[in-house]
Amino acid sequence: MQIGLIGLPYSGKTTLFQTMTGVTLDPDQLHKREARHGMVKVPDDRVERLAEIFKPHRITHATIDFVDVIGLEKGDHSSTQFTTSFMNAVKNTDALIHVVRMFQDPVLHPEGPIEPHRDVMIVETEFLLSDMGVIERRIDKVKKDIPKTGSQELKRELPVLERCLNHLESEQSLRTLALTREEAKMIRGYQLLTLKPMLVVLNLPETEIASAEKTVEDLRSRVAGRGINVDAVFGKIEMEMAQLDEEEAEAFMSDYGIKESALKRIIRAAYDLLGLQSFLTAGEEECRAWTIRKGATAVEAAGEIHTDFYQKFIRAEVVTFDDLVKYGSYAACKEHGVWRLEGKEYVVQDGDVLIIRHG
Ligand SMILES: Nc1nc2c(ncn2[C@@H]2O[C@H](COP(=O)(O)OP(=O)(O)O)[C@@H](O)[C@H]2O)c(=O)[nH]1
Ligand SMILES: [Mg+2]
Repeated sequence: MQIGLIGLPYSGKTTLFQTMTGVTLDPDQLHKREARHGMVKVPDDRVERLAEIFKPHRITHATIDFVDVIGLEKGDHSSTQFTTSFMNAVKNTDALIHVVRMFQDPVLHPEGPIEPHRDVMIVETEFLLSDMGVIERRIDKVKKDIPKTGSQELKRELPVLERCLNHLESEQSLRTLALTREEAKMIRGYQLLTLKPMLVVLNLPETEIASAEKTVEDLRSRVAGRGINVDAVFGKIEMEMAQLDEEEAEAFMSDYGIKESALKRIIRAAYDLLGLQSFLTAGEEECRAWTIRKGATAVEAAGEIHTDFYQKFIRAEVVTFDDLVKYGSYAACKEHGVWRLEGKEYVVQDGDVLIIRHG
């Protein structure tokens, strides 16, 4: 799974990227105008809780691949060079986080005063225009090819493309266009930017902790109907907190009156946005969280662990995380009748602890 950090220059993307990944870039690397990749641990206290029971050799969290994409600016959609480097960086992403700057110092905002709605709309507009270009070129091509080839497939595609274009021309992103599964498949290959799930993250200064909730609510109501989620983070505080151990970090948060690290919440929000969930495995060797889609089946979960498990799947032993913690062992779960054997088609739930029986 891959998530791209995008936004205008100097919005704090690279700073957030370093905080989230725990990677410290030296000044040389910081000045390079190219996309960077890093793995981010998906916070999940359940893994630590299981480790208290099983005392495993290894504890492993689920991870998401984050990409720090260089800033984009107004008018960029029309520059081929931008489009190529930007597209290369975002083409494999499954969702985007748009970092919007709300802090004043140390450098001027490229657009002048701080105005989050304007920034959201600059990026929305660049994406709309970029997608329009892609769809228009495709429509031209399909119209030329239909008489030449008589292809039924292209004939079916054309009205879908035209609907997309209409929607974009009414300044709506493709996220909000209702497409059937089959229609979505037709346009999947075209790297359309406004099709990607989007979370806007307001990067607030520590002076705005008290008003943060209201700021988020205001923006939420202004972008209502655009299919964009909004959240907030205090980039600088998070960066400082990342340098502290757990106890110090807690004292630091209570000084500022913050309940939890916003970064953790953002990572979880991104996870939800992607329609993902975690299942767990627990034993003396390893306690671990794994990522799967919501709605994935037991055999798909098995395949996540090992391709062999997918092919040679027999059954899944299932207990819920809560039951396992409550009763303290698989054996005790059995005694209390909360241990189940499930088949291939069982739909895995977030927090299921699985043991895969395989051939
Ligand atoms: N005050 C303040 N400055 C920040 C914050 N995040 C980043 N900066 C500073 O803003 C400038 C741009 O940050 P950077 O992360 O490189 O932004 P990018 O262009 O979006 O990657 C740098 O000088 C950072 O030190 C923040 O949360 N608060
Ligand atoms: Mg940067």
